[in-house]
Amino acid sequence: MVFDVITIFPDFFRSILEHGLLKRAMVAGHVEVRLRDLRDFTNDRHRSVDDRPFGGGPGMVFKPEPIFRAVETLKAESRGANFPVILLSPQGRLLTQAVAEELARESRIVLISGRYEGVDERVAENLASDEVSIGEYVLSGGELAAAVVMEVVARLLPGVLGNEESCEQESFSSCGQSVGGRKHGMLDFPHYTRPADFRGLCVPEVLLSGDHEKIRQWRRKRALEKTWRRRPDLLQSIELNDEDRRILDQLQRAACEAPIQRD
Ligand code: 9D3
Repeated sequence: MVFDVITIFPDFFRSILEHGLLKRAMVAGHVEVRLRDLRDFTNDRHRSVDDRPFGGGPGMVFKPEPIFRAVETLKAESRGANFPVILLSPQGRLLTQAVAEELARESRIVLISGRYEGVDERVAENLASDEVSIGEYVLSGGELAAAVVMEVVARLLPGVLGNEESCEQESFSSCGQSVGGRKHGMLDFPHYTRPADFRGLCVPEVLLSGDHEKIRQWRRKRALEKTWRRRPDLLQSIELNDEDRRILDQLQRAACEAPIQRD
């Protein structure tokens, strides 16, 4: 997978690419990231990438010419190969695990990070093939968003997490991200490590028992319980067995007796 990132802050990405998953994926040859400084595609003395908005208003807008020139340069390099050109923007479709899985099937992705008040609309309309937002909150620019897209896509690539098998085939495997990136489609169960007693806060007894069937049941129950309290919407898309339904019935009944319980 090749990511071409078009940005006015190529340095922003360097620390991200020198650590963790993306670094490992790059060293192992699964991922290549090419940082493209948008200012290299300007042709005025001041290397300007932005200008005042037509129609007035505060702030500045990214000019279309450097971005078009940058993408056209990449297209010329790849001699006819087709690849998605993604504009990171608050108006884009929301990034979900499903979108990440779709992008992971590509072999090359161009990511355009904007700044200021926005990007000239002709980029979204006539150059980008897709517009993606990473969530409903305001960032100062698309750099963090581009880094998020690279991370979520890279970790799905075969081999990157040490899993040679494809995540799609193995819905029960360690990379089985069946629904929204959550194993089994619900929130995770709680995790503990040593010490068993930390300042009097004790790890649940069952986890120390060595009884693997009991532990499995306890984890399923805690995952269901947390999902029911925090994300009841997720329960709609989960396949529940008889045991699950019994647990949820119990929770429902307890809630009627003590209606306010937060977790
Ligand atoms: C507060 C400014 N907004 C009204 C004028 C518009 C606006 C423009 C540009 C808001 C944010 C940005 C910069 N954000 C991104 O480029 C961005 C983003 C985001 O803000 N949230 C979630 N995903 C993304 S992807 C790119």
